[in-house]
Amino acid sequence: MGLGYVGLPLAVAFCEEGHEVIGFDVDPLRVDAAARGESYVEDVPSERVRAVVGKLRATTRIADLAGADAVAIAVPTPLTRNREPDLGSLAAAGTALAGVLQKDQLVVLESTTYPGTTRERLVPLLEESGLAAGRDFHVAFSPERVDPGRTDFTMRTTPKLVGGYTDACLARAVSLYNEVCDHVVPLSNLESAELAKLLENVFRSVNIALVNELAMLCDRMGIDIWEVVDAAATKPYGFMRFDPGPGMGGHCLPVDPFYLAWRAREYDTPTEFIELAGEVNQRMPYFCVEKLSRALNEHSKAVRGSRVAIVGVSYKAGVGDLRESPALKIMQLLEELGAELAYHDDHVPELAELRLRSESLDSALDGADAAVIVTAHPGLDVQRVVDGAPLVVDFRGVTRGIGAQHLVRL
Ligand code: SAJ
Repeated sequence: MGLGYVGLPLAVAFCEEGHEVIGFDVDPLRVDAAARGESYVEDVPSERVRAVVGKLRATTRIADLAGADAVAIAVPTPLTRNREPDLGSLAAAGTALAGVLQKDQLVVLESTTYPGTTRERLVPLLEESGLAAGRDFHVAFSPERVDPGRTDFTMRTTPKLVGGYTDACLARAVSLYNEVCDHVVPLSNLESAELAKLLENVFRSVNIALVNELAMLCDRMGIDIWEVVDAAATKPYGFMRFDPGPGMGGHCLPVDPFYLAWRAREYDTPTEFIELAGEVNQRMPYFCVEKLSRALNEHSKAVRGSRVAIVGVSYKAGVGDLRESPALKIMQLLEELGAELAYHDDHVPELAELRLRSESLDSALDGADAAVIVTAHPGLDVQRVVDGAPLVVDFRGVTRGIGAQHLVRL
């Protein structure tokens, strides 16, 4: 259920292992595309979808799920505008599935969420079917670990965590994932699996916030944060490198920690690390705009009326995903300050909201008062950027080793 960036690769993986897969999605466009063997997920090449067309039955008919031995739910779990968990899609999926749920089916939740969701929210919805979890059907939680753009680890080679509603539920789910994952890690209960996934992303969010806060301090102290991080990273143990940057984007890191913070309030446990990390990372686009304004000012230019070329707008290098991308916030703030914007990003042909289309690097730099490296995709001609504008501001540290008067780094 849910043929998105998690569901589609999962469906294709099971097909590639020879299984018949029913791929349900509420979006008929996605279903048609998948049925035609076309991929709309960057990390899943269309060849792989085309190769399993006979095995993958894409459908918008919920009733088709009645024929499945196992159902994996991979629907979005975003935040509301007030940064609280939004389980709307999950509730809709649970209710719809309850209407067709069969005895002996296994239901696995893959969507990232707070500990207790599967037991307290999904199971009651499924039991609307009149069947009892753990007795008539099995339930488990197994968090997706899709890392967009990553190629060194795949679904098969990334250990798969699984927690079961009962031991029998766990055993069923373990044998399911053994089909597509080399290393399945059984846990003692649903909640441990739910929280483990959140810990993975909170860990990144907190450590990214730490180096971002240091970057803001270094800016005041006149110390090169990149030299500092490079130096610390020479330590062969006890230190894990994270890079400062213009902020934290994507569908997970800006979202998942708030699922945990929200849940922790029910246990009177303030999760200050999480909240603080969220605040620091959210402040970075504002800090970056302030840094650019100061640099322009050094060139006796105001932001208003300056032509600013943005190099890279997706949330991280190597992907075309714009979700929560810090570049969008930076561009919005610059537009509010009266800057004239242009951008170059081969992964993102258009920014409809900003009424902009990606230009060639040369064209974007042409006549620019400043070039700003926000996301440095692999293969970016950094020297070309440095030579192409009277002021260059690098928020990703990719110009390290290039000495130039008109170059400013985070
Ligand atoms: N970022 C930094 N500095 C860093 C690392 C990342 O500023 O040192 C920024 C990136 O530019 C980006 C954001 O943080 O804007 C997130 O990028 P990411 O690569 O850290 O994470 P995601 O959101 O693309 O994927 C994460 C991954 N989680 C972990 O590695 C623990 C991925 O494996 C998860 O599957 C994914 O979240 C998810 O679906 O939860």
